[in-house]
Amino acid sequence: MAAPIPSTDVAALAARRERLRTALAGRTAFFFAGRARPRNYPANVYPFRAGSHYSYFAGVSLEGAVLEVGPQRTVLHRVPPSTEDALWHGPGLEDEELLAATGVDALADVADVHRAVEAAREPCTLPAVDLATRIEQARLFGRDWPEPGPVGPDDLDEVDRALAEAVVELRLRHDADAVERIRAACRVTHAAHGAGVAATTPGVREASVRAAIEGTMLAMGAEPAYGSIVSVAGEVLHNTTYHRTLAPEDLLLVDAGAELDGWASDVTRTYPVGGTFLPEQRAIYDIVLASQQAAIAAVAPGVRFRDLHLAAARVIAQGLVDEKILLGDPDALVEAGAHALFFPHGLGHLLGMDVHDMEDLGDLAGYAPGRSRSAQFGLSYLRLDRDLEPGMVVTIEPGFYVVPAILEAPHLGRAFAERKMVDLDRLERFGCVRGIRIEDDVLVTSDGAEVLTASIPKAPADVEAAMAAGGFFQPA
Ligand SMILES: [Mn+2]
Repeated sequence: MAAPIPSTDVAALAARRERLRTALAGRTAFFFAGRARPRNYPANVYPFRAGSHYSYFAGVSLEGAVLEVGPQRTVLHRVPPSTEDALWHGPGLEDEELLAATGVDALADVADVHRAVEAAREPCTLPAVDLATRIEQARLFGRDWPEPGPVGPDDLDEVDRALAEAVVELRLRHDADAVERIRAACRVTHAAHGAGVAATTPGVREASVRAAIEGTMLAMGAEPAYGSIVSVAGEVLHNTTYHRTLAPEDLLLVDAGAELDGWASDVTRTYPVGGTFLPEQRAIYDIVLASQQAAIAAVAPGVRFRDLHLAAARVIAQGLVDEKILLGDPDALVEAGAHALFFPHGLGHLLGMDVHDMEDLGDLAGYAPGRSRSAQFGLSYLRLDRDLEPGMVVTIEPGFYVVPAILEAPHLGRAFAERKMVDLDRLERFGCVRGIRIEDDVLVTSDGAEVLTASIPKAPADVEAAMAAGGFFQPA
């Protein structure tokens, strides 16, 4: 286990635990940091990353640790330091340092955590992401044997569900410490995109641009918050191949965000490899940008995110009607879901410690009580349907994609073509456009919104200027 780095202000950690304690009303919560997963054999592991719920309250990344938040006290059950561990991984924090960094009342040996669980009235926990830790939890808490795959709120025991709801209530609205850390992650992402632009030139591979982006994150003590998308095949929504060579007429879609000290950022830009947008690329880019700007301008407390999504979709639909790709009335097109042929995903999601914050709990965080996902193609992929509140950070990321599988599908592209809502032949004119997405991270404030990633160029003139300058390095 690597030397843990304290990441969060101790007063902020204590305040989070105090608020949780109040919500728990006498129950005791146990948060599991989890363990590194083996790549191939047990000693060769993927980099360890502590579970977000644990980190939110513990602040210190410690493999195998369990944080107990009870009515009277907080105890960090951790693997005690050993000579062997020091030999292979270096010395960890001394007990006094660990106590100071976390502000917990006591440290204990995690080998005895079962005693604390047994002693607690109504012990509760949240399922870890890795199955090995979930098995450990099931044994400790007498829960059902875990199934592989995602866990939703309906899979939770009643007391665990109450804990999940309490944690969501806290993590939905970020405290000042969290906002500062997300801002810091966004600053790294600014530099990383700048380095990506500097590396973007015809003849290089996507992999080289990715290396420049992720190398910058690593150099700044951060790492990618998710698998970076750096692709001229922007229509493959979660493309994680990097073998293609950049051509002057390509658009390079870069969806890359840094994670710093456990907090994420998530930014997409679409860059013209040749330095300037071709006219048809520019026409579609302007539509996506108008959609994004309209949605950002409407972000405010009390606004329902689903309405923002539909408003953004309407701008896309209007733009595509103007370009004679979609046919008819934009409102009717959005109601029928025709825009989703080209903008098939949701407008955005919660952002925090996780790039899709708290998605380990299914839709418990993303969907307000009483709301659930639509069955309509497109809207069904919307990850967030809450009324916005100050302190929430959301992404705003509309896009346009030409996905042959969608356009040729009998129940989608063909069906809308038959209903005369889309002119698929017209698309040939836009053959230089495969995928465009523009994404920013937006903090909901008491009276509106603040775009945390506004310094990363996105206006066409600014993007082209950045390409001509060979990057952008100083935050504006
Ligand atoms: Mn995103």
